[in-house]
Amino acid sequence: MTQKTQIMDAEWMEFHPSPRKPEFQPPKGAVDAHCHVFGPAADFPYADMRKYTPCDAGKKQLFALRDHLGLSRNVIVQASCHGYDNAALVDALECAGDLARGVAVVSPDVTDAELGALDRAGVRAVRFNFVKRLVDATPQHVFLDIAKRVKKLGWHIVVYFEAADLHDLVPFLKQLPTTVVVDHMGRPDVSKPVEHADFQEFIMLMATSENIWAKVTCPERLTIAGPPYDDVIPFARTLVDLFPTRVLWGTDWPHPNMKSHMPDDGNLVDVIPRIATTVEKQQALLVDNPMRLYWS
Ligand code: 0GY
Repeated sequence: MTQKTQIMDAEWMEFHPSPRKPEFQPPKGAVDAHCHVFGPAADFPYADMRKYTPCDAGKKQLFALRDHLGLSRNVIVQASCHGYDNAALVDALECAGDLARGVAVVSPDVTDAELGALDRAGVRAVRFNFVKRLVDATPQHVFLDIAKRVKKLGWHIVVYFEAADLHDLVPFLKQLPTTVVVDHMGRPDVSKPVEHADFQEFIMLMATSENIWAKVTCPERLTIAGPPYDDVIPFARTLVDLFPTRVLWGTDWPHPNMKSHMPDDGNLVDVIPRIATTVEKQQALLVDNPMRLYWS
């Protein structure tokens, strides 16, 4: 093990070992539309290009959490620590059958045969990661090229960026030819109010681009105040209220790179009725929207 790996291991917290049962009961067929599988490294080694080394968090633990929380399906997102090697993701998808779909990360020279195999395994999107602490930069023209290729498969694009990069990325995001899902609401700085120009720019982007969706995820990652995440609720609730048919929810299990606290996933489920405040909004957020995007 390299020195870098040991340092990164020491910085990473284990996911919660025994989350409580949530009080909120998700509607039948609810989807966790943002979660990961990590390794186990003995079967699926982490990529040399990774910027952090996670704790192993495999498919069996993910599916047990799904059942424990009262959820029915998963959308598993390839994380940067597995680089372009989607083997752990594909293995989890094959094990889950129709109960999971995937978001892959692919290299610029991915072949059509490889894309076809991912499609058959249940992948329905690629992720473009702009977060500088997680990945080395990929030129935008490379991403646009990949976008054109995956559009032919009927896939969409998931983008991950930090709030400070939104303004510069808007022209790129508007060029993408598919549905575009923005991870974690574009990671707003929740020390500024919803009305601040920064979050309003994100709202304006969604208002003017009907193909852009948002994941109202990661209160644990965005919060400054900590649980029960009162400071993040208004951001998520605003998006659910304004764009009820273009929002997704997920746990983000196993919560990579969390340094301040490790959330109890039961608490994350109990955030749902505070951001989707009617039965109709909950049904759209948890069932209808993800099913339309990933299962139709
Ligand atoms: C997340 C969290 C992060 C990491 C990744 O691809 C990744 O490694 O997504 C993060 O550190 O913000 O689930 O989006």
